Amino acid sequence: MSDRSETTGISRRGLLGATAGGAMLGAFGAPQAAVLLGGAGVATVAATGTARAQGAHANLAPGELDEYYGFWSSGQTGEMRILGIPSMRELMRVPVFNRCSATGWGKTNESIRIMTENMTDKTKAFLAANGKTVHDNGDLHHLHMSYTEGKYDGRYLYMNDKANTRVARVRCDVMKTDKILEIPNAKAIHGMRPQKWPRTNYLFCNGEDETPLVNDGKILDDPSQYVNFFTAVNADEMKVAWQIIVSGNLDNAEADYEGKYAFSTSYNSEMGTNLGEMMEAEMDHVVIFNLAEIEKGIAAGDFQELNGVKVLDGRKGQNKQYTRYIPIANNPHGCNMAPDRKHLCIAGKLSPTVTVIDVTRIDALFTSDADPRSVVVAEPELGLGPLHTAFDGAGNAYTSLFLDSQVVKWNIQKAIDAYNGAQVDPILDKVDVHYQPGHLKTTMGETLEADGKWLVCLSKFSKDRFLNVGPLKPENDQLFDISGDKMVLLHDGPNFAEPHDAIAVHASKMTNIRSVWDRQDPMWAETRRQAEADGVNIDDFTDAVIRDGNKVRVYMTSIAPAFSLEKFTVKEGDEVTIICTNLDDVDDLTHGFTMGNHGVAMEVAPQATASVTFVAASPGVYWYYCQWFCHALHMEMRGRMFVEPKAA
Ligand code: CUK
Ligand code: CUA
Ligand code: CA
Repeated sequence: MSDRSETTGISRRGLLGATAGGAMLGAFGAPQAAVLLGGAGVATVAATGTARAQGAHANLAPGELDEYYGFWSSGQTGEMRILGIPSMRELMRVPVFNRCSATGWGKTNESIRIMTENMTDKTKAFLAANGKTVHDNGDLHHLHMSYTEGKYDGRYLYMNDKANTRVARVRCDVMKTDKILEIPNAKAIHGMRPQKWPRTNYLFCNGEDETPLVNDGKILDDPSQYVNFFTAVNADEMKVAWQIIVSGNLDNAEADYEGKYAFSTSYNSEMGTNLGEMMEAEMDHVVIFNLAEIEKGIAAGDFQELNGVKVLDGRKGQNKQYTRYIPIANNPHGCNMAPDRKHLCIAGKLSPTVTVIDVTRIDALFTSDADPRSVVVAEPELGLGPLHTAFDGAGNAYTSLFLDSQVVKWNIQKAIDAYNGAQVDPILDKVDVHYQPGHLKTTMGETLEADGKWLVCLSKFSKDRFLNVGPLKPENDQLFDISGDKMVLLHDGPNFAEPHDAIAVHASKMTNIRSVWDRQDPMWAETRRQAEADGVNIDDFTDAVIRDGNKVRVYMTSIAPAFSLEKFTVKEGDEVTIICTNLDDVDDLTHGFTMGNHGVAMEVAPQATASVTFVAASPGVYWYYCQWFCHALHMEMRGRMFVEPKAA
């Protein structure tokens, strides 16, 4: 494979040199950065001062805070992760589509409500037939923040679940999932993007898997009846706004900075169902969705209703006011809008090219019979297996090359000049990555505030980069300093299955984050309503055991290191609900509630009111305990549930 001593060696040698000979220059200052980069070329030194001033080698000192929040998807783990950039320290895991042993996500009543309230009846019935209420898994590929006028606004994070055709929203104030929506009709939501301009009114969701339009078990091998759905979700309400059927399948999605168009790549314009068929055509396409025209179509009633959703027809050759299909070479993948507001980059995957579309030329496509390819302004050949592109806000693009195991830095204007016949090479730098990169992310690079400081490359293979942990290896998220002319690798970060995507948000955007819950938070509203109905004041140490047929609701509070209720009694087979309010209002003083041998555990963070329901097991004494180490007497924070025999 590649010679990686080249990329890793430079900074390590440089650092050692700086430590030995450059101590007088100051421990973390820009002058040291000059020494650090010595091996990479003196020309880059001046430009790197800012980034390096954050700390040599991207290692923050203990107690130092990162400059960026990195929000990571986790693929088949189904959760969201928060990492600090540049330290690459993992700060938090937020369960979304998965179930979580620590927090009780997927088990608490609050989380089950969120997971099921926008689930189709078909799925509810399917889960019930399998003895379940919620899905156990998700495949979370793409994750993006809400925008206001092309900039992150710190309100929400949105993400997709390819496995079970869902999208979710995480609140940035408490970093908890508050909405999960199953998308009807479509199958396998893959690409997903929030609208960037004027704000995130829509969430654009690509259905990757084709199915018959009416998928009722009567059609299998008739491709003419197969369709794909592009879905616009109302991002405030998290409800489907409309869907439009398209020709070909949909892979990655993007939105422009004008609020006019959305884009989706398709690797299967052939509508093939096997590998050979899906690679048959020389050209696939990117679909352009005309948002204003689609909204007009909805208003004019130009839709059919399918499973409660307004569905328009945007297939090739139909209703050309809604969609345009731009031919793109061979199974394209990534779809990335540059912060110059003008250039959309489509990665070729099977083609070694990235196709650059000038979005200001798209209006003309919809108002004339112009050649769809007239919007293409460059198509640089960059290397093998281009998957995704990121931007530095200074006119440069960074594309991952899966097959070459490289990242290539190139200049968009030079690529345009070359396309127009100039003798210029748009490629500015290439660096080896380890190995087989997918997404790559620059700090603030998906916004109008792209700052060109750091790049994280999410490599799919780690192979020999870490101690061997068995046949299943971690992925490798690599951190590059991109503040100079050359990309410099600073850190390898192992990560568990399987980050596909990430964003890097400057900490100054995260102004809403709380440390303690608001008692009246909507998350607990339903539970508090029940308490009120039961006549229990859960803010006032009122313990209660309310019997309601064979349902028993047990109210208690917690203050370190004790539950207010030291024991309670139920009967075998009772449906027991524990409602626990954490009255501590101290930063980081989370309690938990675990009922022994009942498969039940939940997080009860400061000022939260969490609840969980289970059926009491066979008669006997069961201890419950707090599973978050909260106090010197944390072990003693426990109590007993007494289960009496049924007949008693
Ligand atoms: S992606 Cu989902 S297959 Cu390249 Cu965004 Cu990883
Ligand atoms: Cu409360 Cu441990
Ligand atoms: Ca194809």
